[in-house]
Amino acid sequence: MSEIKIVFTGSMGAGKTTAIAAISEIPVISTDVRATDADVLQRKETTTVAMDYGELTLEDGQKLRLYGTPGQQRFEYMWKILARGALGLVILIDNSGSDPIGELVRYIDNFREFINETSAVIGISHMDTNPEPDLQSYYSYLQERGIELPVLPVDARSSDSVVMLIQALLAMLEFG
Ligand SMILES: Nc1nc2c(ncn2[C@@H]2O[C@H](COP(=O)(O)OP(=O)(O)OP(=O)(O)O)[C@@H](O)[C@H]2O)c(=O)[nH]1
Ligand SMILES: [Mg+2]
Repeated sequence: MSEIKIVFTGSMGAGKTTAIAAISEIPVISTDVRATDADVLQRKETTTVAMDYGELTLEDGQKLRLYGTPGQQRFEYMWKILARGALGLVILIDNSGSDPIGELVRYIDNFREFINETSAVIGISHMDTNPEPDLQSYYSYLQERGIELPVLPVDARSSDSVVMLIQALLAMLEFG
């Protein structure tokens, strides 16, 4: 297995585009446009309308193809298109949103089939500015529903942090 497709999905502004840019060794192909919706503009200036694409080669020579989905609900049709053929899913949740656990539920439900067939990790971003809900709240929620997925804090701006998330995902692919 020398090429692995990984998809970053998750809530708007969680840091999908930022995370891929942080670790990609090629200039990222991005489809961000200036945001027009008030709800996006409140948080940041641009939003992804189709996809992000980056690449990362690991020390052992494995090449990762990194795809990012749009976060906005109206571009949801892209999610399944991008997930096709992917081996793993990174779900990024913005902890500063109004209902981050609700967001996680939405993504797990949406990708349920995909998660059952492949693998997924959950990264919680913006924990530096919004420590609540804490990781335990996420664990408890998942445990109650019998969902066994790793949950890690992530700062999408930090390549080390994003790589750690990817390593957790790859470990699951190897041993899952
Ligand atoms: N403080 C803080 N800021 C973060 C963190 N992670 C990401 N950011 C910032 O949050 C913003 C995320 O923006 P994007 O990367 O465009 O988010 P996205 O998930 O691609 O959003 P959409 O494409 O609109 O769905 C950027 O301004 C990042 O610098 C974090 O852990 N802490
Ligand atoms: Mg984006």
